[in-house]
Amino acid sequence: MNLDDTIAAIATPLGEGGLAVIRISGGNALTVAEKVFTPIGGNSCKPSEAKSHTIHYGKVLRAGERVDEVLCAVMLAPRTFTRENIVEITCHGGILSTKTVLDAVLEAGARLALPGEFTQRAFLNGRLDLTQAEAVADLIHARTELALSAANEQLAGKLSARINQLRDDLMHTLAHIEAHIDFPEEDIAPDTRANLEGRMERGIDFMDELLRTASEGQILRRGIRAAIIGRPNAGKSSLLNQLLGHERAIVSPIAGTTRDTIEETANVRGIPVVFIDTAGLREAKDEIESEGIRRSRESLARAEFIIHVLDASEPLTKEDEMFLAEFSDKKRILVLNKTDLPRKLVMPTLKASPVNVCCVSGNGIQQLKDAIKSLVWSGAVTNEMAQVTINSRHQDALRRAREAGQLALDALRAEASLEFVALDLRISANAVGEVVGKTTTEDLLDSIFSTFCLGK
Ligand SMILES: Nc1nc2c(ncn2[C@@H]2O[C@H](COP(=O)(O)OP(=O)(O)O)[C@@H](O)[C@H]2O)c(=O)[nH]1
Ligand SMILES: [Mg+2]
Repeated sequence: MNLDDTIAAIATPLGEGGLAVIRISGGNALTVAEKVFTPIGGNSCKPSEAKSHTIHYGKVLRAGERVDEVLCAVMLAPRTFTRENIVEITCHGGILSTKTVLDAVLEAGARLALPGEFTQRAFLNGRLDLTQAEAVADLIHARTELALSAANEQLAGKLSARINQLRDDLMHTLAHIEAHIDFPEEDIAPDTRANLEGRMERGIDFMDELLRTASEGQILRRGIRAAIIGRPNAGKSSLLNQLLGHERAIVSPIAGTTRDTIEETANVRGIPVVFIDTAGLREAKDEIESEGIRRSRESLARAEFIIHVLDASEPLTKEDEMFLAEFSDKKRILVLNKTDLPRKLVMPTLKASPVNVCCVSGNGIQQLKDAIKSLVWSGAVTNEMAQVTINSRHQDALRRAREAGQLALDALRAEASLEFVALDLRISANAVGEVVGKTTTEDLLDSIFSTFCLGK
């Protein structure tokens, strides 16, 4: 990774907007900005003469021609996001005008930044550790307030602090054990041995505690997929609309109205749930319907749980029974809809009790949301740990750390050679260090940062 050049990118979403920001970072950020920016008025000055963290009004010129009227923010290293000099030019947010300002900046000597390169520089320059850099992406992609607050906690360093503490403890134990390897004539005293074992046990317990947050962490970051199934006219589309809080799917008494699968994310008690309204799974009458059914089957296979909607105002049909049997092994919630009408449905006895709703009035929808939360959100994660939920990369590193940590502990208990204990303990500590980026490879960094958006 080259840190010597100066990079630039549009930091705001592409498309028409009121304003757009072009961000420039690097040793030559001021020189580059100076070539394109001309201050206007007595309160503005050239970037090279500006005080740090000040904003200047002026115009951007390209080949002597005025491109846009802008504000130019100058921030000097090291008190910046990348710890390099940063200039941010705020221009009008037209697609062409923004692109033209960026082109002017690139012609003035900056290089177009790669996705995530600003954050990568922040990491490489020690402004953020790896979990914090990842939190920047989580923050941008957060779809519920719970996901946002978890991302903010991680950005503030809450996970880093726990990981660093864990790694320090392992390193401390390692140093202790290595001291004994260097002086083999001194046996480890029994109470010291017990103390070392206790420390390693606590380390492993804490790894387990972190590992238990992985599924919650994944749900917060990626959402969880739920397919809404049931026979035609049961009220699947009505239920989707109720859960989303707006009319997304077409509701109609004509069976087979929903022909395509619809996917929408709703916020269920802070959990981003992607609901899929399936287009019926029954025999198709025509080609469009059969394509709809094929797509339904496909999204059904990818769903992590299902919501089976039954019409409580009709007796149970063969089709209902088929669905009940087909998905008996899948995580599911049964919903009895149309409870405003006289009840005709007799339910077979099943393990889980169904949730009664009425999709016309919205009755029961809050209870359904509670049922969804308790189905997907295990009670195993304490409120405190919910603030440090790990992602799949952390999970992978911690699993390896745990495995090696256990080997080290077993070896110590078996009074095996301390060199073996030290070897595994070092592997464990290094794997923990990977989480915060203390031990990394260029490939790992590329794979993390390439998933970022441009300009971040
Ligand atoms: N009375 C009553 N009618 C409902 C209820 N939910 C849905 N419906 C009606 O049932 C019909 C089918 O609903 P829809 O959501 O399109 O069913 P889908 O085919 O499963 O997607 C529509 O006419 C809805 O207005 C409800 O709770 N009570
Ligand atoms: Mg429908």
